[in-house]
Amino acid sequence: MRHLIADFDAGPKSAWEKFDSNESGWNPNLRELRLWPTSGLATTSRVDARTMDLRCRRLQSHQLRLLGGSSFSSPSEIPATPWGANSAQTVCMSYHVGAKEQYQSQSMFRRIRVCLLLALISAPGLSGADFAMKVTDKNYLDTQGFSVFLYDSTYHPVFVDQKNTAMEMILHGQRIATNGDVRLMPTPEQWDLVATLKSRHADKANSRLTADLAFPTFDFNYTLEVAAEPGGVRVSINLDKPLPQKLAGRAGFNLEFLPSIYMGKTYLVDGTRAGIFPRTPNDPMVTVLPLAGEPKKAYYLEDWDKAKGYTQPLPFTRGKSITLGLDDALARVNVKSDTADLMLFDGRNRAQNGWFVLRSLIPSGKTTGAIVWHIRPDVIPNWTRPPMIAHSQVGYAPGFSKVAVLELDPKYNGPKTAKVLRLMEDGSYKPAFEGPITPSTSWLRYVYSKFDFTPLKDPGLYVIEYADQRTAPFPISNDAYANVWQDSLDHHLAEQMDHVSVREGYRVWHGASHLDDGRMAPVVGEQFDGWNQATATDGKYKGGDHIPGMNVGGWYDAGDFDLEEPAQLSVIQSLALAYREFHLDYDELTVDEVAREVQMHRPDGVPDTVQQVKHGALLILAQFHNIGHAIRGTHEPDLRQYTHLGDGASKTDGRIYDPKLGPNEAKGDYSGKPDDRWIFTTNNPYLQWNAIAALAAAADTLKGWDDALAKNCLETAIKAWKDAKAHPTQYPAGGGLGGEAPAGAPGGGVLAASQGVLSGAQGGRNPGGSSGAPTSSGTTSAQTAAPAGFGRGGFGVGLDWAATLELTIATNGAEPYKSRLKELFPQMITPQQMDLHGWTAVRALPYLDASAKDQMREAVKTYMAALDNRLDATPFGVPPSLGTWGGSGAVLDMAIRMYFLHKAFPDLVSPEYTLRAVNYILGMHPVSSTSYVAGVGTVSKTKTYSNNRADNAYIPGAVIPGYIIIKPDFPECIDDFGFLWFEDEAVVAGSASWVVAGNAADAIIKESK
Ligand SMILES: [Ca+2]
Ligand SMILES: [Ca+2]
Ligand SMILES: [Ca+2]
Repeated sequence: MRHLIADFDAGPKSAWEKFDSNESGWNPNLRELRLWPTSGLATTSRVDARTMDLRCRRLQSHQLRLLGGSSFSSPSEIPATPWGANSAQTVCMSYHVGAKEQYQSQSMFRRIRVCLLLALISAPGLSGADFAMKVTDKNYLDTQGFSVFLYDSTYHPVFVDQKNTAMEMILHGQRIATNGDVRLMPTPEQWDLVATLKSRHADKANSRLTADLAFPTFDFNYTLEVAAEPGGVRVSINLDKPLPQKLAGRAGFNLEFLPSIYMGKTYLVDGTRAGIFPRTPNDPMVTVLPLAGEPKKAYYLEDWDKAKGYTQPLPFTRGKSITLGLDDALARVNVKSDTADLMLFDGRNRAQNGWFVLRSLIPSGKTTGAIVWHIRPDVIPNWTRPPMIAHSQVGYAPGFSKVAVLELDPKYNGPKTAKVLRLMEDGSYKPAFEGPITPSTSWLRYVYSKFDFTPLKDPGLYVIEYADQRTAPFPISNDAYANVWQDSLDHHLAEQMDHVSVREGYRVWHGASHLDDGRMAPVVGEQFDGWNQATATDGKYKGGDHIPGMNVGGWYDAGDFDLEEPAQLSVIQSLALAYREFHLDYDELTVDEVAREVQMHRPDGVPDTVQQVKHGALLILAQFHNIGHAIRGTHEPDLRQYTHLGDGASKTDGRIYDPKLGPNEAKGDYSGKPDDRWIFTTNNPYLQWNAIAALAAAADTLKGWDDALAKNCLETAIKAWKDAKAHPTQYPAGGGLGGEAPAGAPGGGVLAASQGVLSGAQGGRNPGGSSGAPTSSGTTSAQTAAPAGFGRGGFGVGLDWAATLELTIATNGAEPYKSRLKELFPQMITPQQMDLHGWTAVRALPYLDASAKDQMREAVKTYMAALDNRLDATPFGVPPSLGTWGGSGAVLDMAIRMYFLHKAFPDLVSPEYTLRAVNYILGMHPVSSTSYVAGVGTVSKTKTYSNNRADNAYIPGAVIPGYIIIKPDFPECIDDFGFLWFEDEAVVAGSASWVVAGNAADAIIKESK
């Protein structure tokens, strides 16, 4: 490769001609042409590759790469306006030779200074520089622009395949490939057999990563080795003895590529055979029966495999060398196999969340080098990641702090100042503010600087500009937060309502669902998604019996359709709090529980928060009245239903199962189809006490709207309180919650079934939306991963606190609740508890002695003294997201907690904490500045892991978990892909929390006016 740099004051054609004359004309092997201005373009260099000529991609700073290969035959093919139109000024690359003045005199064109870099390649195919990767101190292979991880993450003990395990590749800031390891199927799914990791090693001296792995039941042991070689890595599978005969034709090395990057783009096989990655899977399917001697799977997995017919797709192409994404300079990668053919499969033939799978079968008889691949990504020399400007996508309020966080490549050498431009009525941008950015601080793989533009107070529309990056426009307005939460209440939560139909204009989101709820779950041991039934009988019911009256109320938990008890209790409490704290009489929803009909955009005179609280209370009351206590929840009986996407009403037949009827027989409200959901009746003290709290909160909310139901809620809560005090609920044997395995217990269940062994890995604590575990929030059941530095534990303290508080409020300070409140108060205001539920003690103050407020003041002082230090652990000033699931739940909790503490002790607690947390949700977070609330803000996440994800769509107001750290150091939240539940799965508890947090932010702005 030769780099020829020409530097001119004139336009590109002039530069080109100069090059052309100097270099004896067009070189037929020209592979690419790069142009970039060297100065003076800070305000005109914004590029949007999607709207530009497709051959033009921004690489970094002012660089452009113009792609075209051999079809790129003359300077006139250089696309016009490669730097994009920016107001009236357009950069033109294709003509105008001559004096500078000519450029300046024409408004369409702007004089630029251009460097031409021509990469002349004499050999065909990919090359890039022949870089040499090194093993870093974090034990992965790395070169500038490209990293390879090997088993920094392992398969999840509950969910198994999360698409973030084994060998993973990060190219130009995107994780393009994952799950690189031996698999026994072309396109395995979530629960299919995975290898057991025995050990792994990072060899710095030889620039090599190795993992020792096994499929124990097949006595199949091997080493996966990834070694640096010039221009890429050599991946090999080395067996200790030849492949067991029964695995011939089954065991292969798989590497999965992210479909959102590659679909619609090109591939080339063996240099000649061209193709396009399909948008829609459409490959011949064949039956691949389970292997003889394959480890016995859990019953529900066997059922599911059978239901699907054991099908696998055939490859859509095969060859010895495949280049993926020729037309994407950021994702182009070539793979060559020295051994068996490469085959490319589309995993989406089996499941919408599938990826493109590149695979080679392990040949029989070979040991060392059974598989050898050479992976050559086309790494752009000296590539640096473009700066990311994290800011609030709904804007800012005039009188409050305005800070953007710049996430920068450590090798990026950018300007030391940033600007804010005002978007004028005529569409032009006018400089409004310029200021320094702070010296950078390092966190994981990037460095961060802050840009404070607080002095800017004039209401209007603005953009932030740093280097060649310009944000989307955002307002500065006193109404900045006035419309951030409504979608969560009236779209997401409404859409998730079970047992009713939900209509929006012409569209039916879903019909009245699960009218056949439900049958008492049989004791089947650990079920999928972390569910477990500990008891065989409950009251007058036994496993398999229909429990009447349970087909009312509740919300689908998340991207699936189960009724998670902690989520229900949390939503009720959050919305009851929002209604009472903010006098939330917002009404745009018609809810008719009798007709089982909900209509959006149609007010009915009843506040929507009240109606949602009622919808939750109906379900909890049904549990108490029909079963006698709070329960673990209602869940799918099988994986066919669990994986269902689309209309919840078509998931079951809506008819109650009658074993006397034939499988396809129906009679009135009954049928012979055992598809009714299972009701997991197991109870525990956490659920019971929180159900009491939820019913008491509902009672206080519903009074004046539905007095009979309010009375029912209160009496039920009071009776349950008495029962719980007289006969405390015990945690069921064998696990904390619904029989869930406690942390640290040997991992059984799915993974063991999958591997045929007890893994001895972490226990079955479920971090997902279906966890029954108490969380740090009580407002978000989903994100249970503990943020570092935010103490867990202490859940046992004041288990009855929330119930006590809500009963005190609902009874206006009656006994025995008030005395118990007084008794618990000191335990709740310790710093540790303050971070959990302790802050809610401010709501108890009206019922306590005057001295309580002083005690609380001291407690808040102590809490605040330590808080900033902890929040400074990341550049974003909120709890970091270091767990299996994105950490937005903990940030929502922070927003709510700090609002209430601020309101009670404004001199101790600034309102900025709540705004900072809310701004984080709205875009001021790592990776990208995309708002985590679907549809809210100028740029927001519009592909979520919701029940419409098969349409690559979202439900407005869904709040995603957000970024996680792909171990060891890669923060990720992929904007245009919605199938990673740990990044994208919105839970109802999150939406309800957001209703509180969004209102809190708005209240803070309004109180200051
Ligand atoms: Ca309403
Ligand atoms: Ca049924
Ligand atoms: Ca769930």
